[in-house]
Amino acid sequence: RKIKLVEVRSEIAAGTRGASLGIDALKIASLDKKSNFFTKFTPINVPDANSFLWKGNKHPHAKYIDGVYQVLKNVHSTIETLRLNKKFPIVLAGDHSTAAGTIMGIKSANPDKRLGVIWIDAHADLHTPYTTPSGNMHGMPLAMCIKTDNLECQINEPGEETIQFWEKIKNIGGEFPKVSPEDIVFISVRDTEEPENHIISKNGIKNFTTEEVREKGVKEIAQQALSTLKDCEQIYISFDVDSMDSSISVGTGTPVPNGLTVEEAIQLNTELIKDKRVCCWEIVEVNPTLDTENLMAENAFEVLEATTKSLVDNY
Ligand code: DIR
Ligand code: MN
Ligand code: MN
Ligand code: MN
Repeated sequence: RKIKLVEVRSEIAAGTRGASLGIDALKIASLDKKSNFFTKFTPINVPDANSFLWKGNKHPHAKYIDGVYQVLKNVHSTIETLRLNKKFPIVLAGDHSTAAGTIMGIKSANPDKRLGVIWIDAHADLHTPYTTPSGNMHGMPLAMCIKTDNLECQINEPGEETIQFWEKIKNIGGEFPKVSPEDIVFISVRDTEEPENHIISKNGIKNFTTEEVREKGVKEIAQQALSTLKDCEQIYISFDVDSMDSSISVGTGTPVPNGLTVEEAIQLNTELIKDKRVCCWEIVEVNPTLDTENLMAENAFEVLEATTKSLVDNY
């Protein structure tokens, strides 16, 4: 598989500032580890919209959605082109909202191929402007790709302009929805709100908990995750570094206890990526401004390097 590195210094969809520096923190980590990883790729840079932070936010239930819309359009067209050229995108991003753009790009390059998503995260990222407790759009990327606004669980009254942007975002890349809920697998999701739980239980979305990963072993869980998606023809893996335990590092916006160890995250991703249907891998939410010794980036870099190596070795 011909790998293409994609960099998106996204920032505005997170509630805490600093995720746009995550990519450069990964590069510093690679230097400290004396790895030549980044010399092997010429990355594509996707334009961000971080200047929106200075304009002020007009959308309390979908913060900076006008900027997020721009970033996702950029991510979508980059990923679509790469997939049309049969490249394997490895996406390094800041805040996790970018994952929606990635999914939209994969889907519009191959609209007839059923797409499965493996979402490794402490969070389900299934909120909509109608249900979000924070307004932070990094909690919404999966909801942008499936067919529900989850109005049964509505707690917010988003303004008309917000709703217009939300509809526009969901339709990036054409045909909506991009993914059906049964084709989503969660791993280590452990910090959700009630509206998200509603979508998960209503659609029977599988979540392999950290405890299950530990009990059954990483290899077994990887196999089960892949066989849950047995009818999918292509698979996208999204790795939010907060899937790893909060004790590993505070260097991410929303750390959560009870997560994966670095070793488990490495084994999991290297195992999953061996499946030939996997067509894209993404790593997000490293925030070095919250860290003291760049520890999260160092751990995340280990996952990135091992996963990429497994991809190269197993093709
Ligand atoms: C929470 C946190 N569910 C929210 N979400 C995060 O604000 O929507 N997603 N941190 O990555
Ligand atoms: Mn996330
Ligand atoms: Mn998360
Ligand atoms: Mn959440």
